[in-house]
Amino acid sequence: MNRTATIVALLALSAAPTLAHGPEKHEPKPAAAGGHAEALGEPGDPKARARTIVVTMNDEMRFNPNRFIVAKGETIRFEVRNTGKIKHEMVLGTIAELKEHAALMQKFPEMEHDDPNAVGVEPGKTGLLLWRFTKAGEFDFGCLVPGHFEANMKGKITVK
Ligand SMILES: [Cu+2]
Repeated sequence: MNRTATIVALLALSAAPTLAHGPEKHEPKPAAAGGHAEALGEPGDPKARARTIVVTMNDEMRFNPNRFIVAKGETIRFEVRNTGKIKHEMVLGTIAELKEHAALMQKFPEMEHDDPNAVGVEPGKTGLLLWRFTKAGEFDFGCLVPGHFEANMKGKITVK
């Protein structure tokens, strides 16, 4: 290997981890490998039959509606509209997961969510979240933009 080739190889080695892991990127914990929100189901299959539920998010830190009842096994296509002037997001999870995540968001406000159980929506836009609820029980959702969950921007999903 000539000298230039060696330098190129070293640069490639040192650049690779930086590209793969930006400090602001959300990294799933090893224990949660396979994604968050396994407790309440799985990403919906775009080809499956789905029921659409329209949800609005606003700057009063509220989801409307903030309670849903779904059937076990049902796929829901959440059409999430942001009627506010700031960004909001809808994240599905258990209350413990959401609380933990909200605390993390206070430390890393730039963290972006591209998990299948979450959708971030810019002001005036509509986002889609396709989710299949596979387990019966009471679950939660919330907005994890720093301060919003703490301001009670959350809701409940009953699966039966
Ligand atoms: Cu919000």
